[in-house]
Amino acid sequence: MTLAYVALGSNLEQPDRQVRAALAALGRLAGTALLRHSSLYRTAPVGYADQPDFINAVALLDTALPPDALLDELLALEQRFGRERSFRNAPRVLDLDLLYYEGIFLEGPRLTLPHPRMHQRAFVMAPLAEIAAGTTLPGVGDVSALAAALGADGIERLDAAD
Ligand code: PH2
Ligand code: MG
Ligand code: MG
Repeated sequence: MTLAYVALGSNLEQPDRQVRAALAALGRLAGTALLRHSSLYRTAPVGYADQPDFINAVALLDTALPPDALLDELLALEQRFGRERSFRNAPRVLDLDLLYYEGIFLEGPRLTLPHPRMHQRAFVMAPLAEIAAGTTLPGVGDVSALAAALGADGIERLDAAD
């Protein structure tokens, strides 16, 4: 079994419900346990700005699936939740990004690990720092320090009841 971090994002069709349902679905993947997840965060859109706020979260999995099989499962879940791909950074019902897979460094057409932009994105690093404070991820860096350097502009942590 191997540790893997996955980022979740949604900004369509009751995004908070989509993200909660997706967290539960991650824990039901074959050979996979959901060890921890962050709170939900309401975040301002980055990149293409003319779209609704996102709900973002990060999950820590313990999985027997190799990285390419885990990616297949994540993409299949996006499909199952009704994801449509129209243009880059378009609004979406569910986005599941494989951020980090313990011990694996690769650069491929389909998958790069660690995720090459994760350390630049507060909507990823803030929730990641909540569940991985004090962790240094090889190839990424000190999670808490990276998150602190990005700040929390446009990032709001929601209560468990929200
Ligand atoms: N995802 C993107 C682009 N921009 N902005 C926020 N706040 N949250 C996201 O998940 C997000 C984004 C591409 O996947
Ligand atoms: Mg994404
Ligand atoms: Mg994605």
